[in-house]
Amino acid sequence: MISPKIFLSFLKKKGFNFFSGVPDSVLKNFTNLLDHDNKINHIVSTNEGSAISLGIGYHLATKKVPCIYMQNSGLGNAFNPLTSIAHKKVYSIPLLLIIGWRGSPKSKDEPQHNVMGKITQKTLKLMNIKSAVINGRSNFKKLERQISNLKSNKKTFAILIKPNSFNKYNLKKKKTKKNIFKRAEFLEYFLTKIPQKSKIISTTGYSSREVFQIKKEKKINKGKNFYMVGGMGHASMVSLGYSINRKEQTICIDGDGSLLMHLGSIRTAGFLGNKNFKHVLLNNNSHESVGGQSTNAKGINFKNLFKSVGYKKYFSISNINTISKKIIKKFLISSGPSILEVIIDNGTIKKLERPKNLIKIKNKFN
Ligand SMILES: Cc1ncc(C[n+]2csc(CCOP(=O)(O)OP(=O)(O)O)c2C)c(N)n1
Repeated sequence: MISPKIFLSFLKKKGFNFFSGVPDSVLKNFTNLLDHDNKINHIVSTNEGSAISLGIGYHLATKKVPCIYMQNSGLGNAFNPLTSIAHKKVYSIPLLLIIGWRGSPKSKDEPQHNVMGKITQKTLKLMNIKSAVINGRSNFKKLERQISNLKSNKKTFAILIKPNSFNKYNLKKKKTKKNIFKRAEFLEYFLTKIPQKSKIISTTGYSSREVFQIKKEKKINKGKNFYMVGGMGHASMVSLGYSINRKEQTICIDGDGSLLMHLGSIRTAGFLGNKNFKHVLLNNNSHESVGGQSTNAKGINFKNLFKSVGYKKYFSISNINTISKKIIKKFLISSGPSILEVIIDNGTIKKLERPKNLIKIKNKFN
């Protein structure tokens, strides 16, 4: 096991004081610690490519090496700046990557992690990036050598961390408010009100898992579902692609972390979405499902944002009282593209399941 505190102090001693990345459940005990250390600079980025690019900018400004963390599923987002800017044969900008390795060979993980898990090392190799698995303090010597190589050769190096490698480090829980409005409370009501023939496409994170569980437990059979168990940030475009080719009401259930990851998509949806395109944003200002890190969604005026990219209607609720129920009704009968921002608090269902039989889900969707 790795102590997050010892690992961070090791990296600090090696001169790393700039950290950026996208949260990941494997790394959460380490990355949550970053926010509590005022001697380092830590930026939670909206996607892994942006985190790499922030690191490149940091290096240009300081000549120092940034540390960029991500889940291996985010390597796709990182691929472009890694190969087109940072690569040894382009600008030769060194980065230290810390990668949470979901779906590593021989481990049991969810279907959406298994493909990337098996090709993670190969993908890094293709980019000419050396990597090593770190699972305890005994590996630090080896790491020390790699870090000095990385600095002298100006070549990116990746640390791979398998699930359950870090000891616990929890974010201090914020004081809970009295009238907490949770995702499940909204979904339980909303899913019973949608038109019978709706198609629901929900994002990765807790949204898909809660929709799946609530429909099963409450025996709700309205609408058909496509659960985006991976492809974070792409639910709105899958929904748009579906909706412009079909007549059914298409409802995208998004999260704030997911929406911000590929924010540009909302312009495409606002520009091209038909009246059957409905977008729900479950805004808890956090990456709740991977440790609760802030997304900084709180300061955004989503009404102005969505209106300016072409959405016809914006609605917002933060509870499920009589007025909110009327707003939900208006949203569902509105002529899209329209958006319902649901301001929720953190908190999920106990023993939350995961959609598993993905091919069956896809076949049933039509
Ligand atoms: C490309 C990519 N990067 C990172 C992750 C890890 N990840 C899974 S869910 C999630 C947070 C999603 O945040 P949000 O959409 O706000 O939903 P919530 O967690 O609050 O349910 C992250 C970062 C991922 N699955 N894919």
